[in-house]
Amino acid sequence: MPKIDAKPFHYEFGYDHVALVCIDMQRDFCQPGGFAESLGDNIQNIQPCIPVIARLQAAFRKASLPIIHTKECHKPDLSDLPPAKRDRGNPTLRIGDEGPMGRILIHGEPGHGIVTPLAPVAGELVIDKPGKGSFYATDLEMILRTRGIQNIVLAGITTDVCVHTTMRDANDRGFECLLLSDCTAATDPGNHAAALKMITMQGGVFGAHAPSTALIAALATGPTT
Ligand code: C5J
Repeated sequence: MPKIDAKPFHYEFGYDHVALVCIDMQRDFCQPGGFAESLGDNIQNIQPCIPVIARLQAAFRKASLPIIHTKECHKPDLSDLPPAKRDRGNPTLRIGDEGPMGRILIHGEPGHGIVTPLAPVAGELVIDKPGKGSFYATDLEMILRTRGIQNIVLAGITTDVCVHTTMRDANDRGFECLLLSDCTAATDPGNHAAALKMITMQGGVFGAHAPSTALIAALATGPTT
C-alpha cells in the first residue's frame, strides 16, 4: 500500500479504493467575466493550479483510476438558489445574471463548463452541485460507496470554500482524505495557507495534505509496490 509523505501524517491508500475528486474547475471561477471575478476575487491566484491538476489527472488516467468532477451551478429557474446565497455581498453580477460567459453559475451556460485543459474524458463522472460541499444535494456519497472508494484525493478550487467543505463532509462520512496543496488554490493566498494549516490541527482533523509529486510518483509505480 503506497504511503505518501503528507502533513500531519503519512497518507496510505489502496489502488482499488482511491478516487480523485476535482472540484469546480469551471470557467466561472477561472476566467475573466465569471462568478469569481464578479465577486471581486483575484482569479490570477487560482489559474496557476490548472496545469498542475492536468498532470495529476493524466497520472490518474494512466493508472486507470477514477476521476470525479464537480461543477457548482444552479437551475435556470433558480429554484435551488436560496436568497442566503444569491443576495450575499455586493457583486457586479449575481448568480443567474447575464454575463460575458452566459448566465452566472447556471447549468448549461458556457461559464458553467470546466476549463478546457481539465475537461472530463469519456466515462468520468461529472456532478452538478448547488452548494459548497460536494455531498450536499448530490449523489456523490452513493457513487463513492457503490464503487468501494474509501480514499478521496481532493483537487480544485477554492481551497477555503468548496474544497474544504467537501473535505470536512467527506471526513464526517468516514472517507480518508488527502488534499493536494499544489492542485488547490484560493483567490486569497492567505486563505489557502490557513486552510492547509487547519487540516493539520488535532493530528489531521479532516485528513492530510501534501503536494502532488509523491502521489504522482506512486501512481506511476503502480499497485505492485
Ligand atoms: C465558491 C467554490 N467559492 N468552488 N465556490 O463559492 O469554492
